Amino acid sequence: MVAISTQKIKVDAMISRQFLAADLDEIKQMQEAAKNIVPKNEIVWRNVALFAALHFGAVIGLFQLIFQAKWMTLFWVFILHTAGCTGVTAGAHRLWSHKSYKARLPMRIFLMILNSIALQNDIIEWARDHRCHHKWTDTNADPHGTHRGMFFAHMGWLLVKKHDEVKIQGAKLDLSDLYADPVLRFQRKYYMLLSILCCFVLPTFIPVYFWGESAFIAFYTAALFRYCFSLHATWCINSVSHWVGWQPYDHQATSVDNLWTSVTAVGEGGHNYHHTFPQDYRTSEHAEWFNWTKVVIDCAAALGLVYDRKVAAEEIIQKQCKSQGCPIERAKMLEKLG
Ligand code: ST9
Ligand code: ZN
Ligand code: ZN
Repeated sequence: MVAISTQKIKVDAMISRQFLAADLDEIKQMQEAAKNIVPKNEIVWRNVALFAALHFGAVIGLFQLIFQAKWMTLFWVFILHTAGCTGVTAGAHRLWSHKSYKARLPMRIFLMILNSIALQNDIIEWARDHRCHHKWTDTNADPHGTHRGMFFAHMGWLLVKKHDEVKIQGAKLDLSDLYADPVLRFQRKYYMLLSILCCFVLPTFIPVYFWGESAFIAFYTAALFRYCFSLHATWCINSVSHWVGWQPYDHQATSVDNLWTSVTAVGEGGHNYHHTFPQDYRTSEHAEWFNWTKVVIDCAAALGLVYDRKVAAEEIIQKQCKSQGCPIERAKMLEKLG
C-alpha cells in the first residue's frame, strides 16, 4: 500500500539565484550589458502569420461565445482554460521546472495530458526556457527579458529568433531530471499529435457529440478563442507580472505580485514572491481563493498522488523582506490578498 504523505518540507535557503546557482555579480553585469546593446529582431514570419490567424479566429470565437454558443459551450471553454492552465502551472511550472513538489506516475501522466491542452511547447522545452528566465532574468539569456520591452516579454519573443545568449547559456543548464522522466520523453516524442488532439480536435468534438453544438461554433470558441485567451493569460505573467504590482520580497527585481494575474493565471500572480522563493510550491502567499493551482496540488497530496511539497520558512521570508523588500508592504498586501 502507498503511504500518504501530506507533510510539507520547510526549506530555509531558497532565494532564486541560490537555487539556480548563478553568480549575482555576473547577472548584474549581464543585465547592464543587455541594456547597452539593443539586440536585433530577426522576425519569424511563419509565427507572425500563425498568431495573426489565431487572433482573427479568436475574435470570431469571442463573438460567437457572446451571441450564438450554447451555455454548455461557455462552461466548456471555462473548463478547458482551467484544465490547460493547470497543466502548465501545476505541471510544467511548479513540478517540472522548479521541482517544488514530487508527483507519482498517475499524477504526472494526468498533468502531462492537461498540459497538452494548453499547447505551449512540450514540457522539456517550456521548462528549459523557464529555467533560463529565472537564472538570467532580464539579460539576453532570458528568452523573454523585459529589458526588450513589454510587448517582447509578452508575446514578441515568440515572433523572433532567440538571442544567441539564450542558446549558449541555456545549453549549460542541467536538464537531466527532465529527460529522465518517461512521461516527458513520451510527450516530446508525440507532441505534435498530442497537442493537436488535446488543444483542437477534442475541444471541438466533445460539444458537437455531447450537446449538439455546431462544429463551426465549437471550433472557434472552445479551440481558437480559448487557446488564444489561455496564451495571453500565461504571457501576462511575463509582461504584467514584471510591471505593475507589489514588491514586498525584492525591490530590485522587476517581478511583482499582482491580483489580476493571480486570477487569470490560476494562482501564478505572486511573481515577486515566486522569483524570490522559486522552490515554494505555492508560488505566492496569496489566499487559496486566488491560488487554484495550490488547491489542486493540496488535494492531490491528500489523495497520496503528490508528496514533499516545499514551502519557504516564515523566518526566512521575514529576513528576506527586511533585507531586500519591505515587511510593511508585505503586511499591507496580505491584508488584501492573503
Ligand atoms: C508559449 C510558451 O506560448 C509560453 C511560455 C510562457 C512562460 C511563462 C512563464 C511565466 C511564469 C510561470 C507561470 C506560469 C503561468 C501559467 C498561466 C496559465 C494561465 N536553452 O526555439 P528554437 C537551442 S508557446 C538551450 O527553434 P529559434 C536548442 O538547441 C506557444 N538551448 O530557436 C534548440 O533546438 P531543440 C506555441 C536552446 O530558431 C535550438 O536552439 N508555440 C534554448 O531562435 C533551436 O531552438 C510557439 O508559438 C534554451 N532556452 O526560434 C512556438 N532555446 O529545441 C514558438 C533554444 O531541438 N517558438 N535552444 O533542442 C518558435 O517558433 C521558436 O522557438 C522561435 C525561436 C521562433 C521563438
Ligand atoms: Zn518559475
Ligand atoms: Zn518572471
